[in-house]
Amino acid sequence: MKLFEELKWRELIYDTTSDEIEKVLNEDKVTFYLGADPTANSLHVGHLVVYLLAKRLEKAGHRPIFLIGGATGSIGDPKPGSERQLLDMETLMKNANSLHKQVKNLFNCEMVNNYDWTHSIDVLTFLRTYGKFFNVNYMINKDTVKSRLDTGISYTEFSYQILQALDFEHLYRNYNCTLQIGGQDQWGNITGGIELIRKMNGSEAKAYGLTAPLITKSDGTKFGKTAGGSVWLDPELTSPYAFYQFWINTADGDVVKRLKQFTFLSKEEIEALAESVEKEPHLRKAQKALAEEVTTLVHGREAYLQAVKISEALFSGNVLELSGKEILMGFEGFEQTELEEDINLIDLLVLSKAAVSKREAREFIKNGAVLVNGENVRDLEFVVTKERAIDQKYTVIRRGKKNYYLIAHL
Ligand code: 383
Repeated sequence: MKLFEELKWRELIYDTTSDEIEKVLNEDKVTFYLGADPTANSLHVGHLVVYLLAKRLEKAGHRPIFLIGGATGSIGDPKPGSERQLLDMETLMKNANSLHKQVKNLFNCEMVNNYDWTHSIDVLTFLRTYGKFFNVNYMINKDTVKSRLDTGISYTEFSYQILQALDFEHLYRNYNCTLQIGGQDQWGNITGGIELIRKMNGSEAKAYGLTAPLITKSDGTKFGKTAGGSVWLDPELTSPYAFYQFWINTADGDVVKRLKQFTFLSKEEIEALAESVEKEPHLRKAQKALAEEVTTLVHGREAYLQAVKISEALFSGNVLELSGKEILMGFEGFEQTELEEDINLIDLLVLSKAAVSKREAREFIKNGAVLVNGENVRDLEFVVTKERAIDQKYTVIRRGKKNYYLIAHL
């Protein structure tokens, strides 16, 4: 399958600025770029599909440039609804550093920062040299601006598209970069750049844009969010275990599309997994493959294996196999019951809300429904001690098949 056809099959193309792009991507080697603003200190899974698209182009022999928006980030791409809070320069620099590291981890590419060519443009040059190329009628018709005309948009955010257009023109001239990719929300900014390239370099100048679709879920809820918030790529913000769980929990109706868009598995491999979703959905082979591929890609093999280990231990109840750190990862977002002293199991079941009353707690224990650190306890006198805790820190209570309670010994 040729590259363009593959991208279409993977549902990675939302729009292109010209049909020529198919030939260019299949037959030439181009330099392309993708930009991100350092408005947060980590990328999240919502960003990932475009980065993986960049990786696919790179694997096919095209040359990627990754642009960090030190300048654009200090303005903020207008978003629907309301004006953004300006970030201070120190935060922007810190975020830019984290972003840099994350992207370097994902793929090998040249990095540029638009602060380098933007910060020294003085206001008269901006207005006289660049401003003249932009038509306000055209600018206010871009979706991002149009959606804000009622609620209001500052001149600062209105100017954002000019800065992004300058970037494309700068990279076109200095790096022979002829393609910009981004999510579908970037359409207006990308086409603005192409217009500017043509105005400054002649109408024959060849420059293209390609956008990837927004990832949607079949149940209509937003992709990339869980009860715990956004799913970040930074392991300090979302542990590899929680990351793995996010992908494992993909609905049957979404999983094949995710495999196409988020993994490098071949068409044949994905088709076999699609068949498995049809014929033996209970095995969840497609979800397991998806979680394995994406977790390994973002966090590495070891973190993936650890996530599987935590999942299996929590599923079987054998929590003694886990270290304190792994327990914490497995229970991220869970309420913890803190204990200053050793305590009778009956009291602990009530305290941790595993049982509503002491009477119920006794019933649970007598019926063999309670595991303490993986061990079935039927002794009504059993005392939970710090000494027997995992790493002398955590006791894990399981009631029934699925209900877990985390106890932290202080
Ligand atoms: C800035 C200067 C450029 C080129 C791009 C930019 C950033 C761009 C933007 N991108 C988003 C971001 O930074 O705001 N104006 O969070 C997101 N991207 C990518 C993709 C996406 C977009 O980083 O659709 C999702 O991830 O394009 O929202 O010269």
